[in-house]
Amino acid sequence: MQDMKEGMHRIRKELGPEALIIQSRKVRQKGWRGFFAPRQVEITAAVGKPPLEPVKQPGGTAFQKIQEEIGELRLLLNRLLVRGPMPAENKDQDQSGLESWRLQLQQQDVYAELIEEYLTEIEAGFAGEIQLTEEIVGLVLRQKIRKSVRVAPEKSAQVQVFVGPTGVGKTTTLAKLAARYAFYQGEKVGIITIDHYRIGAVEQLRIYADIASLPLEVAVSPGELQRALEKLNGCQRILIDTAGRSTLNLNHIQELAGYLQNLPPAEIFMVISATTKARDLRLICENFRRINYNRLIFTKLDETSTYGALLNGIHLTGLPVIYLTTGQSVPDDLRLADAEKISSLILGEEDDG
Ligand SMILES: Nc1nc2c(ncn2[C@@H]2O[C@H](COP(=O)(O)OP(=O)(O)OP(=O)(O)O)[C@@H](O)[C@H]2O)c(=O)[nH]1
Ligand SMILES: [Mg+2]
Repeated sequence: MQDMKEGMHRIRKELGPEALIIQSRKVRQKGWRGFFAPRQVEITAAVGKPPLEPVKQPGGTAFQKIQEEIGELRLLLNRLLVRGPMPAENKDQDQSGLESWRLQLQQQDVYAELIEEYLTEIEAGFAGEIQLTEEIVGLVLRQKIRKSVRVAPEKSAQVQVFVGPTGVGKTTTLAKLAARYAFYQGEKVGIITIDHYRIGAVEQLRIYADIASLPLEVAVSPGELQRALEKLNGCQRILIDTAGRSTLNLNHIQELAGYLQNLPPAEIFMVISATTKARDLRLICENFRRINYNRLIFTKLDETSTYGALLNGIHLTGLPVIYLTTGQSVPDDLRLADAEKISSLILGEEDDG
């Protein structure tokens, strides 16, 4: 083509109004004649299509997740490319993105050391390359939180034990799971309680067991617990309820550890209320350590708008989270934990529920 104007006209005609100019340059015509002819314009163009909408697949959550992740990374990359490198005069200046997320994490009661870890990593990772706007820090932070939340497949053992401080929802969560396993997943489920301390504890569980027609054994010593386990050995799932123990009463926690020391390999759920104060959470995680819990359940998400306890608990223990509970209703108010949901809660983003 002789000039750019003519080129643009032909491109729009042949490729349509959405054509993108990728490159243009002046070139000589091929052959010896080219040396004497005026230079021509060479334009490389492409038709840019908008990114595809993620395909919503019924039940295809893994697929959806991968699509979302790709979409997000693409978005992030586009923003970085569009903005280009940060102008020299702006380097060391714009901290507003980091600061507003620092505030959000503080308001969520995330531990200061964890906030520092995330934000320092983000700052260092981009080392003055791009402007750390609120949007970009938010995207990277989300990825980081998602990565630090470990989840694990449910039901990795026949025996599941519910331990934790008083009143956090151990018995209620056990009842929700007994119904989930027995009714929705068709398993043969048995229940044992070793909580004979609190008045009404056995009755509370017996009501749930009777409604669901599940066998319930009460054990008042470690020996009885062994016998109850043998009795229910034909069940695919055996759920053991324990008495809530004060975090500060190490003797009680030790006594509970005595009950559980001869268990077969079990999922030991540490049940933590999302309403737990950040400082107390350290004590809880530490003092219950002798129980050798290996999974986390967070309850009462419906009772707070501050979700730092989730991230803090994961940070303190390094353990996977299995379930989240969101109300008193048995069996409905329970869901499998997922990193996406937890990061949305912490970052104060909309979530589909
Ligand atoms: N709002 C809300 N309340 C819950 C949730 N889970 C349990 N509860 C309520 O918390 C209270 C205590 O629940 P329990 O299941 O008895 O707690 P626990 O840990 O077994 O208590 P102890 O055995 O006495 O240590 C009850 O009123 C439950 O209905 C939840 O996810 N959200
Ligand atoms: Mg209980």
